[in-house]
Amino acid sequence: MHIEEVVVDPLQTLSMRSLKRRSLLAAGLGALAGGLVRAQTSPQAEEALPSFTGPGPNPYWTGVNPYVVYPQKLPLLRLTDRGVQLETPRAYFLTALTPNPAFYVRYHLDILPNAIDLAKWRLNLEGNFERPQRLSFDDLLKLESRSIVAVNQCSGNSRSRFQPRVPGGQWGNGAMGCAKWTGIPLKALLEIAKPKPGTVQIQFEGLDRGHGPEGKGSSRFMKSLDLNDPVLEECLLAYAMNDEPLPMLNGFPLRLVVPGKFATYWLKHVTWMRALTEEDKNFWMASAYRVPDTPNGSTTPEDVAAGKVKTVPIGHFNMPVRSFIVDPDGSAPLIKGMKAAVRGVAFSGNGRVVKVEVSADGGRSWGVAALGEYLGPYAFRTFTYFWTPKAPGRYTLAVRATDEKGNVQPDQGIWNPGGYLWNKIERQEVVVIG
Ligand SMILES: Nc1nc2c(c(=O)[nH]1)N[C@H]1C(S)=C(S)[C@@H](COP(=O)(O)O)O[C@H]1N2
Ligand SMILES: [Mo]
Repeated sequence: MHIEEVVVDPLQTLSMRSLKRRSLLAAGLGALAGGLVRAQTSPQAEEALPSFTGPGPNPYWTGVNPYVVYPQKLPLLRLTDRGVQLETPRAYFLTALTPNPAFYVRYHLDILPNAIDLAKWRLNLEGNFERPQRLSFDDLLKLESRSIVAVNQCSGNSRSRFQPRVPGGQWGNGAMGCAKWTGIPLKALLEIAKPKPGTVQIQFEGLDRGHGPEGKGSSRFMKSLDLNDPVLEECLLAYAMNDEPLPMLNGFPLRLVVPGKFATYWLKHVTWMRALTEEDKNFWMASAYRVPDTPNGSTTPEDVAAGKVKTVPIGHFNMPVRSFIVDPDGSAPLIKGMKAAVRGVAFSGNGRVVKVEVSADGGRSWGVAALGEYLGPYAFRTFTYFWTPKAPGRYTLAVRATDEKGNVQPDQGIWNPGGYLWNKIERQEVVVIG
């Protein structure tokens, strides 16, 4: 398989955007202004324009980027090509399971495996094990498998919302996806290889490489989990995603699934598992993916500058509860007196979503949405809320979810230098005509 990209006529994408805008103007503003169609203005003309991907009242849902096509993928929004970072377009989040070809992609390093010979490939369990292993793909298929539906979300999902802005991939909300993962429980592999006493962590490494010097983060991407972390009970080494082999760019032939935790731990192309007798000090554990050791991982630029901030690996957190309005997306007006379905997904790394509420007045009053099928505590939960606008105008929809631990989304953004853990209440402006 070759990793090459095809740019999907960005001009067409642009003209589609301006078309949408024009029809919104003609239908929406015309009606709002009592039939007076004011060309060449935008609905925001009377206000300061929101910054392009910034934290305005209605930021773009995804980042603003071209659509590109990679192998096994539908057109996705490309943030960067080396390493590859591709964001899933908004419309794919109307369902609880994200289709494999639409699933987002994120790599740190730029040399990716683009063909793996399964006859030669082995999963190596090495280091402080009683019985080190070299398992073939066939060996893995013979072991008892398990499935779990779980959300894979990049720690930096929605990073473009941070103010002040922070470096890193400027994701909108599309650095996430939910799939049914099938594979071997991590615990079953550990029972086969048996970590010796003194083992403190299990380290995972894949086949991707960088051009940096050996020993640096720019050469290898490795992540480790504590041997006594309860999440190990639920981890899988998955070889299937939505009942198909993993797409190459999502970790073929084997990836770690860490339910409830951010995707940085979900190692792709896993080929080495090491029993470590000392805490992993590699760049990706000791320097990167660390968050302030505060209850919600938030701090201030001043405290960072003053060197006051103690950090912990982001694995100390489970993914905070989130919910997203996927439709309506503001591209077309709603109609007075006509029932509109507000739809989207919610999830939490801390236990099942028990409530999703929708507001049509920017968060002053809330109504309870109907929840879709329950696919497990770590899965997307779809929701639908019917709203019949009574008068023309501009409205701000908002959505907030509550999980079974009682966690509710805050209406205030957090800040940390990595741009992690965003879960502020999402809003969507809509125009009602009629
Ligand atoms: N081998 C490998 N695994 C990896 C990474 C990587 O760079 N290399 N990135 C991690 C991060 S930070 C994310 S967000 C997820 C993205 O998973 P996806 O590309 O399947 O969507 O992969 C994780 N696993
Ligand atoms: Mo990530």
